Amino acid sequence: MRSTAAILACSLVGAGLSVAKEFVEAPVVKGNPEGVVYRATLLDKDNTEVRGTVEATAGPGGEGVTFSVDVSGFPDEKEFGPFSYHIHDQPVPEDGNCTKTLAHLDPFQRGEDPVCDKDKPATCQVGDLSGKFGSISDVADGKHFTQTYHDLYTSTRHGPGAFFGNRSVVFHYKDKFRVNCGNFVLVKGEPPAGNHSVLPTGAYPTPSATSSPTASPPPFEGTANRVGALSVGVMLAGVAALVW
Ligand SMILES: *[C@@H]1O[C@H](CO)[C@@H](O)[C@H](O)[C@H]1NC(C)=O
Ligand SMILES: *[C@@H]1O[C@H](CO)[C@@H](O)[C@H](O)[C@H]1NC(C)=O
Ligand SMILES: *[C@@H]1O[C@H](CO)[C@@H](O)[C@H](O)[C@H]1NC(C)=O
Ligand SMILES: [Cu+2]
Repeated sequence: MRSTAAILACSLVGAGLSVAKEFVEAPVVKGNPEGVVYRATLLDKDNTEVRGTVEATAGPGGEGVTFSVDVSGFPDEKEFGPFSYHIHDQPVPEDGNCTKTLAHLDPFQRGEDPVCDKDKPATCQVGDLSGKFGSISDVADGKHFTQTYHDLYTSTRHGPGAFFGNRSVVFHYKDKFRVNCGNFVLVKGEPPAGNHSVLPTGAYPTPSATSSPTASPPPFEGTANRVGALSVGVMLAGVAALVW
């Protein structure tokens, strides 16, 4: 009995590892509200000159989100760059500690590894903006990094796990050091309605690979593959929460 359990455990782990690179593809988000603008402004920190904003509004026809990034004040690029940035899961608390934003927005528990493939953005962590659209370089001597792009997998509408209006953006050195961060706040338009406000906390419908996501970890889904991918993902997320 014991050995059966051990063999089962091993095969679960083996099966999990061998397919851990097959990710749930994030669905294209539709119905993002027109005229609603969120903006994250980097904090006024004493220990860095990195400053800027990330602005976000519904993409054409409410599909996905158009982001405009404008950041400057980076230190020596050869030593510290290229710089990356992501939407992180939690907001920055009052104390301005960027570490407390935890890991990247990752409603499908994809984890960090392997790195995001730009050509397959649906398989990247939803919050991995620099992974999907390019990291920051060519910013010597205070030069601004500006970029506008359209991401299909993020949401400005309350409810889906890909919603980031209550979360933060974090900018990193190449060693993952969190140089600055800021919270998204609503700067224009009506706060997006949704069923969020009428549901008590935790009362979201249970997510699955194919239905709309939520930010909470998906429930155990019962296949060996999923288990392996999940536990690797959770381990990575744990490590990531500490250093990334
Ligand atoms: C920031 O938060 C992290 C995680 O909670 C903690 O380990 C670290 O000491 C904090 N840093 C400062 C400067 O308070
Ligand atoms: C942000 O709002 C979504 C619902 O729109 C919710 O699921 C999520 O838990 C919230 N996140 C934070 C950090 O408050
Ligand atoms: C809100 O809930 C109602 C009833 O449960 C549903 O019909 C409607 O589609 C939901 N709206 C959104 C934006 O999810
Ligand atoms: Cu990050």
